Amino acid sequence: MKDLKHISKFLSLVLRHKPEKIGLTLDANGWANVDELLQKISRNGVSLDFETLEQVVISNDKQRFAFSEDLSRIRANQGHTVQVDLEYEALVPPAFLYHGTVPKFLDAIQAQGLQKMQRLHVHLSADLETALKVGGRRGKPVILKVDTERMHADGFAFYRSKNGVWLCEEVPARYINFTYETKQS
Ligand code: HQG
Repeated sequence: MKDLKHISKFLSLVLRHKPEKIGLTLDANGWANVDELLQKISRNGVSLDFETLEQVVISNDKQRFAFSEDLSRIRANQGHTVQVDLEYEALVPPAFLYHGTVPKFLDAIQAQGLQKMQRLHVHLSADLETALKVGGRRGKPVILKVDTERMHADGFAFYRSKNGVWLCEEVPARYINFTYETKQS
């Protein structure tokens, strides 16, 4: 497994979604034991050493993974579908945050607001460029602007992952500006 991006994708799979794929167990806070991870990945066909794993963690474009201080454990910073507690602290969000999505979801979002779907949280971005990239994974992106200041004032909790992604439980439709993109263009 030489290609760092390929390793990163595989790590996302086992540290966020399917640890059982290689017989790995995450603890309640999403941590995997590093030696066990390396052994179990290697047992599944390809050898991965600690130095390469460290390179993946350090060079990852979105800083998706983190080691514990003593480097004995590793976890994904956000994006899980397995139930883990990432120990996020509630924070005051910026006045607005953005969500990148695609046109085919708009009717449902208008009806139900933004829901976390398979993940543990709704993911919001502090800058437009990131939101465009997130939406762009699925097609022509549409940007929704969320009135996070008003949501926070109304009692909704916000968290920020170690790699800067803003998270919340849901965004009711009344806080979403659906015409934001057209106003921009
Ligand atoms: C949509 C990647 C119908 C939502 C990215 C999104 C991000 C609804 C999709 C991170 C809905 C869920 C997360 C509703 C929301 N009805 N559709 N009520 N509410 N949706 O992948 O935000 O590279 O779970 O708009 O960059 O796209 O993996 O969430 O399109 O940071 O690190 O349902 O994943 O990061 O999709 O992406 P996702 P997301 P990584």
